[in-house]
Amino acid sequence: MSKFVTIERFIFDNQPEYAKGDLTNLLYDIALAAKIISYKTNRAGLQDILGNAGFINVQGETQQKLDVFADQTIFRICDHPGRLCVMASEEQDDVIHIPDQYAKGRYALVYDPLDGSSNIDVNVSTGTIFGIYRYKEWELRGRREDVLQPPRDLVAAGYILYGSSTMMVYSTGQGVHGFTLDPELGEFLLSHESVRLPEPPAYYSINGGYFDRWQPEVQNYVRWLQGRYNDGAGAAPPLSARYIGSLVADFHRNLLRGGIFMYPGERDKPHGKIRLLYEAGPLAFLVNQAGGYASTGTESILDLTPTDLHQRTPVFIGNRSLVEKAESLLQRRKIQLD
Ligand code: P6P
Repeated sequence: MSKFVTIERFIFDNQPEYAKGDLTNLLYDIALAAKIISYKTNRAGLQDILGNAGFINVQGETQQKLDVFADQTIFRICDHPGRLCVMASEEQDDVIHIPDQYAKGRYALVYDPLDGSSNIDVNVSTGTIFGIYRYKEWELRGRREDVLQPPRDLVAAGYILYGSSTMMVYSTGQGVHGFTLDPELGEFLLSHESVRLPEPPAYYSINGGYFDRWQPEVQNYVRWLQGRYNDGAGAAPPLSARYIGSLVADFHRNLLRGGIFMYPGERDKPHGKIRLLYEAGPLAFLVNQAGGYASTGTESILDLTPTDLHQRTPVFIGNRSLVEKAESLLQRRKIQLD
């Protein structure tokens, strides 16, 4: 019988010595927030039904939007235990300070509370993405500088996928590990230990409806993935197209089966749509830990230092062989422009 390894036990058993305290407990906190968000998200379709049957609460509160609920859940669980000095949420304009009555800790949390929330209405998986940095300067901790750090300096990153099951996947720099929520036990149990991107990859993910918005080199790269363009340097492996329109779900599938997710820049959106701080950065840390690579198309996303909380970046993320091929084709444009 396989052993029951809860996320709490695995985190504690696998943390480096220096992180037995706050970082471990912070990951517990995020796991608890995930359970609460999972419960609410899995009942989203019932809200109207329940509402019509008189389930509206005594204050007559209208149903919060789920991404606001997710944002507030993470804040309320993480604002008081004294592990964080500051937070930054994709849902909030500026950084979120720790209330004065609580101690400020050593870590800074960045998160997208519910990415792809528009998919809830059509019952498509959604996700929470998070990254954890260490403070920059102890006496000054709690500033924007504590979150505006390159993803290479993350001490931990992960996501929760609210899908056919709820999974929490994270890394503290010792590999990537996945846990599946057992709703009866209310526990995340180890289900995917030491995840590595498989070779050969199986999928490529991009919104093909935007083909005419991309620069020619991106168009050629997608044609290469489809076996319709050969630059003489070898053909792509046989790949299927899969694009759910929910980043965490597309990323998770490609992590387990091998592949590449792309959201390139476009003529009127040169930086694309995906946010560096809350989405691309944490996923770049994770994919690197799983043997993969994340690029803007010309440079590693791990080395980008954010200057704005909500800045966006083009993203090519997945198997290193596929991402480096994209760079080789896009670099040709860079050379032409230089
Ligand atoms: P498009 C969801 O809104 C999201 O931020 C990601 O989860 C997803 O990958 C992307 O946008 C989809 O964007 O433009 O293809 O609909």
